[in-house]
Amino acid sequence: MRIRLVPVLAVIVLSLPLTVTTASGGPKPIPLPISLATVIPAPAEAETETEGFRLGPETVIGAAGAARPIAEQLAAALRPATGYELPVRSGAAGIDLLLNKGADQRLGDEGYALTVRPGGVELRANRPAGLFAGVQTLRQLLPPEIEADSVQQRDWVLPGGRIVDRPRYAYRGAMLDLARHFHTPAEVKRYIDQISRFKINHLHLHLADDQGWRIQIDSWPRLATVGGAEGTGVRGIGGGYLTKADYRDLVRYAAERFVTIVPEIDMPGHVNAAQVAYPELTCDGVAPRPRIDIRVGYSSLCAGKEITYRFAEDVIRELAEMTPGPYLHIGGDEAHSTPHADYLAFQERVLPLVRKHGKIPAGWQEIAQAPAARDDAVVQYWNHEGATAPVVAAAGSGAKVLLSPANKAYLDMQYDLLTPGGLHWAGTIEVRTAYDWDPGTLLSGVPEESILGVEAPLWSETLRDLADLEFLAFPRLVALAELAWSPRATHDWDSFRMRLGAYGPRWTRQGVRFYSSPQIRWS
Ligand code: NGO
Repeated sequence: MRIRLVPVLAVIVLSLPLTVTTASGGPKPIPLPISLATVIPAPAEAETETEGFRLGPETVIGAAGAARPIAEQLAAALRPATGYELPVRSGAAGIDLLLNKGADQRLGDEGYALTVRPGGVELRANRPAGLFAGVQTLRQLLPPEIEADSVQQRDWVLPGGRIVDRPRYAYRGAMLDLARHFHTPAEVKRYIDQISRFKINHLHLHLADDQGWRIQIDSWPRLATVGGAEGTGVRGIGGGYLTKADYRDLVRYAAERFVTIVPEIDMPGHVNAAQVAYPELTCDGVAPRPRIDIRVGYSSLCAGKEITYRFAEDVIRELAEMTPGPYLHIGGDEAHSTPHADYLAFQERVLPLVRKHGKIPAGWQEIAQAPAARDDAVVQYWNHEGATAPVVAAAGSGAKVLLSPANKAYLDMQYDLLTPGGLHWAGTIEVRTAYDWDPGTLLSGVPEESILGVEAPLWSETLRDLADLEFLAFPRLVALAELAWSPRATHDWDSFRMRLGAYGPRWTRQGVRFYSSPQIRWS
């Protein structure tokens, strides 16, 4: 059997039986059979075939050169549950990971082609990032028990067929706020593990805000030691900061999973913690009191003082030095206590400093008011009232727009008013609300070519530990990952909710505390 799945993927998935009626009369979900059509984010093209590939104790993974570390990651992921040795060797094997070195134009830098036949599995990509994406797909094709950390007695069959896949947008992001409550490097790593499974390739770290400063800066040491001391954070709970070694280790860990770290220091507002550490950063030189509430818009750097720019450049320089990725985010949101002329003057000096230190400046949408937020700058749309004139103008003169509409993409909005954690100033966001929109047409006046991608921010005012983060991120982050990765033609709520429902048992196995939304039929 050969079925063309795109764009009719939804039709096929929908035609599967969904429920049976139990003796008590209640509906009982039937697990969705795993196929190449059940992958999330939905692949660009998928064809299913009836006969698949059976993994066995004798299976070997073949990979050479730059494909090898990814093959090792695959083997490491499959060994615990299968109990198989799965050696990685160069030369043809049962599962082959091959680098085309750019030969297949359709795949770009992050796409892949996966073919599963009874005789073997072939995964091809132009670049290692594509192989990594293909490996994430391949892992979803095995039963959920593959997530177990001990040997499971069962058959391990990859369903047959072929996928040719590539992302819609280059930037598929998540953001974590380490300032309102500090999250440890171990928690950030676990988040990277999770997001990279859905082909998210950027993690934006919000490293400083009114309540805390979370990154070591050698030229201004008190930022971290005072701004990250015990008791810094909302309600005075927690505290901590990343040393440079921690940060570099996170960058390396993320890179192994093809995730680029985007560091953010928010300026000229949201700076109370910096001013507590260095009172000379205020206009009157008087130290403000530490803040542990969640109000915004009261603090500002002093645009008229030279020390402001020395501070900004030192921080930008040190961050740029430890960040191999192309972007450096300077915040710029909600500077309600910075006079407008000062805001513009500040940005005209600070945006060029980011370029001077070799990075592309990114900022929240307010930076679009500054003429320097042009060319390659990234303007992050977070409002929910449509594109403002400055955002349209910035896009018109070359800036790229990153989409984080608060009423769809903010993972810190509650699912509904009864679910724990989160805020609701931009409304409540159930899974369908997070999924049912099109990044290509969200902002009138901003053409699709100006859209860099989609990012899902998770602000931490109400979030203390990993369970809190996971509950708000999952499953909505997957909806946003699909919008950012999958072609518009695959967009289908009914297909998505069934594929998502089938993913639930994997999270259960991994101990991820996800929200079991009533909109989803969980397997
Ligand atoms: C706003 C604000 C943040 C809050 C967040 C809470 C932006 C860009 N600035 O988003 O300081 O933490 O809402 O949802």
